[in-house]
Amino acid sequence: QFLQNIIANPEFVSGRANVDFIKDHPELFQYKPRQDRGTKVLAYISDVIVNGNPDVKNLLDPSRELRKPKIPAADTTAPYQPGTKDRLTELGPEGFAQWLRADKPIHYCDTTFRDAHQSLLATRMRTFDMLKVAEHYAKMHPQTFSMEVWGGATFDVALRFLHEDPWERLAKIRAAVPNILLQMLIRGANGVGYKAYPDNLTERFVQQAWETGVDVFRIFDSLNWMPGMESCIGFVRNKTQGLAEASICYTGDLLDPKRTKYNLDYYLRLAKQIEDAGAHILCIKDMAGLLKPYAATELIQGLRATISLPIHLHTHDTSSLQAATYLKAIEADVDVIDVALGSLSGLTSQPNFNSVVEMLRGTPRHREFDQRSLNEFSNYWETVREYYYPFESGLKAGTSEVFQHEIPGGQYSNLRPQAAALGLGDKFEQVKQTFADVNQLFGDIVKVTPSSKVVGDMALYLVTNNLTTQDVLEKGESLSFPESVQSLFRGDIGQPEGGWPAELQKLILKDEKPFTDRPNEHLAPIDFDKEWAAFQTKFGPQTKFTDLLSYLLYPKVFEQYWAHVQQFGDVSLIPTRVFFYGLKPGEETIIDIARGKSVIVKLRSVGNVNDDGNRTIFFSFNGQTRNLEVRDKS
Ligand code: 3PY
Ligand code: ZN
Repeated sequence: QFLQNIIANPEFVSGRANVDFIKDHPELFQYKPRQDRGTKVLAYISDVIVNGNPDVKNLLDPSRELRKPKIPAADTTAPYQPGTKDRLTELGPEGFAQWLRADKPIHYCDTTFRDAHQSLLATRMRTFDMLKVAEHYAKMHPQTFSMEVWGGATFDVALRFLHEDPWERLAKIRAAVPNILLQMLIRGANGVGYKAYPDNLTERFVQQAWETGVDVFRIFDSLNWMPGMESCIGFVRNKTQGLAEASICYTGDLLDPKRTKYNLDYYLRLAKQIEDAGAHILCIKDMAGLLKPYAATELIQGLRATISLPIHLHTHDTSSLQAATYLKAIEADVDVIDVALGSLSGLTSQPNFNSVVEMLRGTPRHREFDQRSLNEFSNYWETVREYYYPFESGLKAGTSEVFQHEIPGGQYSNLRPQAAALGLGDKFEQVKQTFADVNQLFGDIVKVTPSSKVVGDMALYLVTNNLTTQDVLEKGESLSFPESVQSLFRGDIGQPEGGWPAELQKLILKDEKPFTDRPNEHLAPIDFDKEWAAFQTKFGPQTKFTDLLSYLLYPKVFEQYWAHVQQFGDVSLIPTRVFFYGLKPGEETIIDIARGKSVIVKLRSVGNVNDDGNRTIFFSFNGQTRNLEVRDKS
């Protein structure tokens, strides 16, 4: 560490250090003695035992029985069968898209590792639980079109709450799944964040994501604004050999003659622009689950007559109707549909993979899957899901309310805890209604991250302050709106169809002038050489380029993540039950702390608080007694 401090010192790096350098810099000696991996793991577990994991500690239910999951059967010594990844390598993106369009049996994208848990469990699924079955899945079901495993909210949540490196997650899944396409969700010019980023940052991000393992980039803009997607489509085409899958985000109701803003013509126009921009696949991104069955028929038939790209349909089963939508879409010749393994499907997640396969059995568009094995994977996830019980949204059945409030599936499971944190737990009905009212106030916009978050922020602001949307129009001049609302109306994340309601925009922005061009044009490009040098000086030479990318996207979140790594090491290796709930006296766990190196940790006892406010935790570590002192923060 002493040497690392020297190497990271700017004076030393610049070559200006003289003989007094060490004497002049007493801070070089400031470092904690290096702790080995085992001690760091024990430090983490001790902290959870004494102080709880802050993410769940107020939501614990000690009566919960957490069972041990059963790993689905698979011959892991057998080689991988070739799959879509091999086909992409063989044909290249254009040839692959043609093959996909011509292939008749329906294709499935499995969202279990991304949208399913984003939508049901507040994005908290850990790499640990995915890796236990990733290779098994790839060997048992190589005919899967793709696995959505990355992007959306998972990047932020992995760093912020799970203290894991999202890049490591991707690399490890890639290693376990070399044969099936891996897919990510990217918010166009907003990357995996909530604001516009410099174009060259998004470009490097896309390139790095491809090099680390992403094959299919599902690109969308949260207002369906073409300029927000075009550059990203170009980055995928120019910097990768992957597939650019650009999206039309579906909102409103195509079949409602009173809602004319988002009609068939609107979607067809957008799809044509997407094709012209060079996308390889068109996605219909139905983020809230609003695409009703007969609307799907009209939309897909219309698209078929307008564009020649393969079509990939994404939906959320919030209303519980969406299997019917898939049936109609399949009849209208859709190419790929998004599904989640049984026990992580339904409600705000995707329709049930296992059941949709059965729906088509015996028909020309059936694709064969081993149903017994799919059910074993579902059983695995059913047991694992229990570990994440604090993050369940509480929604127990499908609800047609979604056709009124239009809250995206991925946002629903977050909005409730957000409301609860503001003391609005018992006003969730009002929050949902206000979400719908705010949408109308804003001019009926497309609502998906980040625009949906702004609608949510505004709804929470109004309910907290006992205001209605009418009050906003009447007293708006004297209100100070949430920062995200000001930013939206300033044009920071793009332009909505038909522009912003002018009167409201004036009330929100006061005298500030909005922009109407790409917000990214106003951002200076990143000087990567300079940023890399500064980053290494700040965080040390052991950092990787992917760490810099994480830092540039989420500076504060990365700093906290890094401090956690310094203190506790790589906590992604700790089993989920222990990660969230620690150990009880007498309980033991096995942790693979490095390749080929496992340790057995058993909690013996927890000492009383001493005069310094610390407790001693007594472990057995690989059979040896180890004691650790931990501050009791209660
Ligand atoms: C995200 O952007 O995270 C989404 O899942 C949008 O649907
Ligand atoms: Zn989704």
